Amino acid sequence: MSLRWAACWVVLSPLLCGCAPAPRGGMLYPRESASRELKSLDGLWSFRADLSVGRHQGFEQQWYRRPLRESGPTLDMPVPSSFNDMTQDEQLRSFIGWVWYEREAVLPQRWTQDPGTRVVLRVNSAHYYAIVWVNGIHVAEHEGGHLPFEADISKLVQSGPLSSFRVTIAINNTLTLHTLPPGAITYKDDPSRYPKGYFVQDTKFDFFNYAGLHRSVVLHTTPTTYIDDITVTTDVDRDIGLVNYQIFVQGSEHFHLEVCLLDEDGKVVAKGTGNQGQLQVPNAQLWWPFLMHERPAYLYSLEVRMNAQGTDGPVSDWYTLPVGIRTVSVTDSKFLINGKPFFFNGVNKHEDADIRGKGFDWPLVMKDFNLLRWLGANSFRTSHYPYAEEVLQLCDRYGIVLIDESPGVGISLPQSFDNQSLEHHLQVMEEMVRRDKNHPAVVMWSVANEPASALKPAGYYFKTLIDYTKALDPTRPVTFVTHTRYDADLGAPYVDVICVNSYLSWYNDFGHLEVIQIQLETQFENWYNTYHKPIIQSEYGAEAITGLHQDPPLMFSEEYQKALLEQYHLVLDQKRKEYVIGELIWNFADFMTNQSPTRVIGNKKGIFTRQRQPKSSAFLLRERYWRLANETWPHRSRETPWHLGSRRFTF
Ligand code: GCB
Repeated sequence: MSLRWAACWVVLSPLLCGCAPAPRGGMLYPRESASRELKSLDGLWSFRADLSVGRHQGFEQQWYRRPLRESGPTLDMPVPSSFNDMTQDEQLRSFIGWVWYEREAVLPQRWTQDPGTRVVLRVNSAHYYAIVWVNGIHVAEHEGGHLPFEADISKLVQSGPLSSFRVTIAINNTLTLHTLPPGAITYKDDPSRYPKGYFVQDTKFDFFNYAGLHRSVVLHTTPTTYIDDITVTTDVDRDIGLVNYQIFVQGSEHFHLEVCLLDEDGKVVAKGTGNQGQLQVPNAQLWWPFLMHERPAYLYSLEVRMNAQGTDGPVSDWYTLPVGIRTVSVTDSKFLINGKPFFFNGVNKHEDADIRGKGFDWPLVMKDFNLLRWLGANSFRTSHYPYAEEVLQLCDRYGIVLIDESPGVGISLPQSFDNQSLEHHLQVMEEMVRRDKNHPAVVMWSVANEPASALKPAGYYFKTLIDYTKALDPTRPVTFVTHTRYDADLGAPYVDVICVNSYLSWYNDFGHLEVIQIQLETQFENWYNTYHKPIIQSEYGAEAITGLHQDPPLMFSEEYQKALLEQYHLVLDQKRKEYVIGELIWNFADFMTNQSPTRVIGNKKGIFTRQRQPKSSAFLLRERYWRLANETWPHRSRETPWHLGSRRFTF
């Protein structure tokens, strides 16, 4: 670390030392059941950005020790939401450093007086580094902006007992060469050009580094002896569905477990006991992707019941998990779901919208899923970080296939391949697999997007990362998305599927649509002849400013975007017959980026605007995806509705 780097580290982020503990225990999505209660802490929180020069006043004055309003002025800040676009204040929009959130939580009496109740505070996403206090007492710390973390606060709220408490969360959005994604603070110290202490945060990724409490904060309960984790994997033997389960219980060594698999009509189809086993489902209804089958996205439910002898008498815990029975495998030229070739006719997305930034928002999520359906898209990649769990649940429910991507985007400097970075990346994969392993919609892990995979350390880095991910989950293929040349990529030998991004006639030979076919053909042949692995065109696209028209097509017009996609499609149509297994347009919708001379209020490569209105190319894609589905899977019913059978699961 250079001196300058060391200085910025000290000034901005004294607590960001990679010291957050490795994941322990399970991270089951909090669901209500006969033994579990849930209380949302969403709504308005008090908020303050620490504007002091070193951004450290909050710690010096211990803002967590008393109500935030007592240490200075506060704003009302909605949760979930990014804070950046909430006011007219440019300083807050581009703020880097610590921000402070606080609110009161009222507790039901039973939660505080029943020693058999375990009270857990869960933060679903705090970008990037978070420290949590309850009534001024430190209860949790977490690095990484896209995955949940929890604190067991039972002792705290039950001693007293407290009928309410103050929860304070300090969040720092500073990125370093060892965070995921990486970033760097650059001090500009020429006094003739910049004010004293001036710095900017540089990142090598193309989306705005929104920050704040992006997803819900909840309180939930379990009994003190409880179902901590469930892992389900599935297989198929002729028409018998096999559901392998493993269950972890915390709080006691002496417990009894019963599992029960129910179909969508609530009928019990298999039963088992013990903490691991296999359930067999004769004539199983498989989980199929949207448009691939007349009955897509079939979900069973696995009801787990635990009985134990607790210190204060018998304890029971219930947890219900949606289960889709399906298999995934990869050959040298195909991606098979349930043994049948699957084509990713899909998109790349971002969690991004006006005002709320990366804040979770049900209307936005539903609109996006309805647009996916309108398009006839059967898949997307969670570019470039793990999305909200509710999004994954909807993918399970509607049959939208997912490539689940880690926040490993913009890994470009040698320091970001060192052991410290690798260790953190392994930890993130562990947290991500732990959270997302049971979703049938997730068919592949992507450990990174466009790393500098030609750099020397990349070979060891990706071998280690991919081996580790496979050890965590032996049932799914693993990839990373590359933009390195086929003959220079040191990570590609370790992936199961080659995912390649290219922007022909956009970043190279711009304006020359006539070169796309020859260059794309060369790209595919080079990759396939080198690796003999199936290939996904994981990004391609062009900017189009909605309403801008030019014929003949010129860059940035809707016509150019459409014409560029058409040129790609000509080659994709050929290569799909051989080894190309998917095409994911960049991007589903326009999204916010840092300001730059090449971005016109964000990235405009969306086929929908940021407000989700279609550009001309959305109609092109729609015609294409429905046609491809009809040609490839003609036996399904043409008007497959969103599958609503799994109403048993509430959100
Ligand atoms: C890429 C990146 C994506 C960018 C896109 C672009 O290769 O993976 O994050 O937004 O190109 O539009 O430049």
